[in-house]
Parts: sequence; structure tokens; C-alpha cells
Amino acid sequence: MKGSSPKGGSHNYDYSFKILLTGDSGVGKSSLLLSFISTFVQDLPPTVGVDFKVKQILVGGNRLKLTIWDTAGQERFGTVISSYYRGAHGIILVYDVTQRETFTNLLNIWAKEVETYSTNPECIKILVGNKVDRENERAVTREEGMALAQEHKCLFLECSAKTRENVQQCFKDLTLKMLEVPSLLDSGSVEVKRHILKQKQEDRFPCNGDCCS
Ligand SMILES: Nc1nc2c(ncn2[C@@H]2O[C@H](COP(=O)(O)OP(=O)(O)OP(=O)(O)O)[C@@H](O)[C@H]2O)c(=O)[nH]1
Ligand SMILES: [Mg+2]
Repeated sequence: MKGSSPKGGSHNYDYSFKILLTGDSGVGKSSLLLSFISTFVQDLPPTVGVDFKVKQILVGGNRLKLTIWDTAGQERFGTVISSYYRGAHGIILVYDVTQRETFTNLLNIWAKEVETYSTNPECIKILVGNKVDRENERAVTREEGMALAQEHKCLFLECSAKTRENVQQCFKDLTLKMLEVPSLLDSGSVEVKRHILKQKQEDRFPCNGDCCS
């Protein structure tokens, strides 16, 4: 549905996508986000509640507005979780390659949460092994990561929020894949949103015939 993209329209982007970060506390979700948006910050405090950042990027000739949501891996607030997942186009499942438990928890906790709350059946997932700069402390092999991703039909990448290795690539791979899915393009398209808004306005102020004669 690239044809419906309003290039040159009044918006300065073609598609608006919601992306989520999920995974255990301390795996580096907030660091990854900061590294992508601006720069790595050493020893961030644990996230409290929910936060989001917006970034515009150019991918495959499309101007994308990404709203990237980040939440605490530790405290989970039941009512917040469902709204966190609602309408997400892409999900980044993060583990720490030096902490095996964070990898097994992806399967036991996070994948189940995604399955339960995600509302876009075709949303794209990417499995990300973070902290590869600590190679000598590695506890999960690259092959294990790849195998899990294949089993769950996810994309896969290893990265370091600290050195910024593969950080941009992670968002590029994810968004390129999202751009291949017509249903995600429909819900992320500025054109579709404009149409829905117009429809709502027409419903609120229906034409009584006077204005169109
Ligand atoms: N060496 C190294 N340290 C990292 C990397 N990414 C994050 N860290 C460190 O890991 C710790 C936890 O990072 P956060 O980004 O706060 O982790 P989080 O997943 O957001 O944690 P919660 O908010 O509690 O869910 C911090 O001390 C970071 O500096 C990385 O790629 N390499
Ligand atoms: Mg955090």
C-alpha cells in the first residue's frame, strides 16, 4: 500500500509506527533506546512505569515516525500492560547475552505476555541479544539466539547499546520488515488516519443538504 503514502502531503512523515521494548530488568532496554535516539548513558536507573521517545527516520525511501515505548522490566502494573501493547506494530524482545536467565525468561514470560496483549496479529518481532561488548562474559551463544528467533518467527540481531554496534540496524531491520506488511502499513498510514478523522468529522456534523445545493 505504498501508493497510499501521501508523499509531499502536509505531514512530514509517511507512516507512523508504534514500537515496544520488552524483556527483563537490566537487559538494557532504556540504554538501547537512548543509544538509538542520542547516546549511551552509563548506569541508567531502572525505569519506573512507562516512558516513550519519538524519532523520525528514513527507511527504504519512506519517512517514518517511530514512537518507541519503554517500560520497567521489574514492576509490572496490570492495567498498564494492555495499553502498552495495544496497537503496537513492532516489538523488540531484549535479553542480555551475559545473563542466561534473561534469555530463558523471554520464552517463559515475555513471549507469553506479547501473545496475550498484542492486538496486531501481524506485528513484527525482533529478538535482540544486548551487551555483546562483554564478549568474555557471554552466557548465551549467537546460535542459541538465532534458533530461538527462528522457532518464534522473529528477526534476530546481537548488539551493544554501549558501543552502539548494530543499534541502528536493529530499528532498520524491524521497520523494513514492517513496511512489507500491508495491514501494518494500513494502520500506520497517515492517509488512512486522515480518512478516519474526516469520517469522524462527517459523522459529527452530517450534511443537511443546505451546504451542498
Ligand atoms: N556493557 C554494557 N552495559 C550495558 C549495555 N546496555 C546497558 N548496559 C548497562 O546495563 C544496566 C541496565 O541498563 P538499562 O538500560 O537500565 O536496563 P533496562 O532493561 O531498561 O532495565 P529496567 O528499566 O529495570 O527494565 C545499566 O547499568 C547499563 O549501563 C551494553 O550494551 N553494554
Ligand atoms: Mg529501563
